[in-house]
Amino acid sequence: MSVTVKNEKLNRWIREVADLCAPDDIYVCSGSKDEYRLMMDKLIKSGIAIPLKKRPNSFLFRSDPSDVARVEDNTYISTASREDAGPTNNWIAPSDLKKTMLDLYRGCMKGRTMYVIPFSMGPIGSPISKIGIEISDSPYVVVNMHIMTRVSSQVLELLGAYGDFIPCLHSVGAPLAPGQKDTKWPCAPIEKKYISHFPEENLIWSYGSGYGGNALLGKKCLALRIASAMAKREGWMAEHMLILRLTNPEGKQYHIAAAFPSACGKTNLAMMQPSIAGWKCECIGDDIAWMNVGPDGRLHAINPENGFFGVAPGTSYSTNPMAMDTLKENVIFTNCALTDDGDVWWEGMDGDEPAHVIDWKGKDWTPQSSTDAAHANARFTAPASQCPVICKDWEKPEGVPIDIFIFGGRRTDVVPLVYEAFDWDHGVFLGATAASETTAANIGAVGNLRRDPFAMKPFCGYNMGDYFQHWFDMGDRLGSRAPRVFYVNWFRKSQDGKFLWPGFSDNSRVLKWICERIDGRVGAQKTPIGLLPNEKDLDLSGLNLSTDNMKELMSIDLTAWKAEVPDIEKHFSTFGNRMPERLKKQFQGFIDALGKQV
Ligand code: GTP
Ligand code: SPV
Ligand code: MN
Repeated sequence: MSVTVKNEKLNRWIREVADLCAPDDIYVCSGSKDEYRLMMDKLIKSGIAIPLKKRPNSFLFRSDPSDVARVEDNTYISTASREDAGPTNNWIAPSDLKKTMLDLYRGCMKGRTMYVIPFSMGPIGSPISKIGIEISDSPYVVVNMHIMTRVSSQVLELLGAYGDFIPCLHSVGAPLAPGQKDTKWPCAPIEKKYISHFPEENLIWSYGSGYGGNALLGKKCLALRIASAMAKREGWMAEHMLILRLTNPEGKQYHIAAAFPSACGKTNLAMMQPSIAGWKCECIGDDIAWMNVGPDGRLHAINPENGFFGVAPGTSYSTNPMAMDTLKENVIFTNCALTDDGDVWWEGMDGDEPAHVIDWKGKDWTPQSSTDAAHANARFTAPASQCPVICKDWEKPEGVPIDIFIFGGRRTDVVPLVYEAFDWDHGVFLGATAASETTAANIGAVGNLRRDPFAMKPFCGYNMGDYFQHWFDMGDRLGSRAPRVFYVNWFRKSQDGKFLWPGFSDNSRVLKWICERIDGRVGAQKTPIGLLPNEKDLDLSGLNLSTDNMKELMSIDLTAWKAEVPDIEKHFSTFGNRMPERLKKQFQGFIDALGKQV
């Protein structure tokens, strides 16, 4: 049963969109369990959702092979002036982009139902939360939104007659002619895909893709691109960060927020179970942090999401047992392989490879096949509340006080396992110069090194030069209460191409050193790039790591670091007069420090 809408702006918008997109039906979602089940039943009947015998209430979907990840090249920040979108974003003038997209939207929902999805990012009713309404013609989007956000008729009640919300319009861009049979994963060709943001009017228009961040508009579009622009205007922060609570053997708590680019280890670190005795880790969020200065003058973080949209390949009981236990029931899997006994499988799962599966394209697969059984960006959608180590405070409206920021990325070489920034400004320099090898989370080449400042290159909804300045401003406001800043790299490889660091639960050893730095329990060596652990200060007890490996992991090759300078120069030069003087000063300090070490 469709819910009645009393909000004036929403009713007007629903009518406008219906007139434009011409759906066969309109359905306003309540977010109830029944609604989810009915929707899933329909998807099963049409062969789109495959129920998994081995996991209660869990389903496998296979996307079109052309629609498997975010599409950064088709993603736009549409501000009146191109300058305000900045050099890291694609830009089209709002009037031009709207004209193009209105032409695409015209009649685009013919033969389909238009779903109106009221959702809250953050706990419903919390002062930090934001209300969005997604209109979508994809039932797959509806069931995923049920898990990833708080979809509820309560959101409509909260809106009342005159409340405001962020409109998020989505269509897969595949109208049906009368009698035309639908495909299992309708979408538009790449040249017709548009993921558009109008931050000056808090508006999102997405067309042509049904996948992940392109289509679940509460996530990257609202909670990062639109929210980052709001945060800049209003004096808070919306970041691509996991949030975790670490407790040391004496019971002291540390809250850590860490920014790594897509598919570079946030979900894994957020749920990590320490390999060192007496330390405990609890998950608060795995992808996005909204942070504001609290009454105590510290930075407090909430996770605006309600679920995890996590990378499946590589997830196993040996790498991320807490994720595996989160995935036992009530999960949507996308682009994983299907085993003969009715379970999902992906590369890197525990145990032997199955002798036969149906791969993510629906074809027979055996270990002899030359392709992967699961797509590299295959994902699970799972309720955060199911994570065995979800922190009891994860939905606290006031959030948790952040002690530590960590930046990082995927670097085969150059960057050591861990180092600390000299101070806040230097920390901003580390964030602003972060670089990482590209992954399958975006359509495009994998393994290319690129600057991905603060892991926000694809997600900053305004000029990134202004974003850098916002970080300085927040630091000034926080003063001595600002989090300390660190940089990590779990992905350094040896000459023969093997990871030098075991990673996963052993990353707790690095977090331990970081916490001990905060407490002033351990010293550090000053190097041109930052403060490195003294030998023996990293707890490597019980770890079978050769001293040669450790040396290589921590080594700083000055020639290689000097080779970074021209690339940073080029990166920074793109920001022109939006580049903060303080960041230029940091860069000069870095060059000088390298120069002194000949
Ligand atoms: P998004 O959801 O795209 O934002 O990704 P994410 O940052 O949450 O990355 P995730 O934790 O899903 O990890 C991505 C891939 O990196 C997975 O295949 C992991 O197995 C792998 N990975 C994560 N942590 C480590 C680590 O410490 N060492 C190594 N070698 N691989 C890791
Ligand atoms: C990412 O790419 O950083 C993700 C997945 O978290 S998506 O929702 O597709 O953006
Ligand atoms: Mn992400």
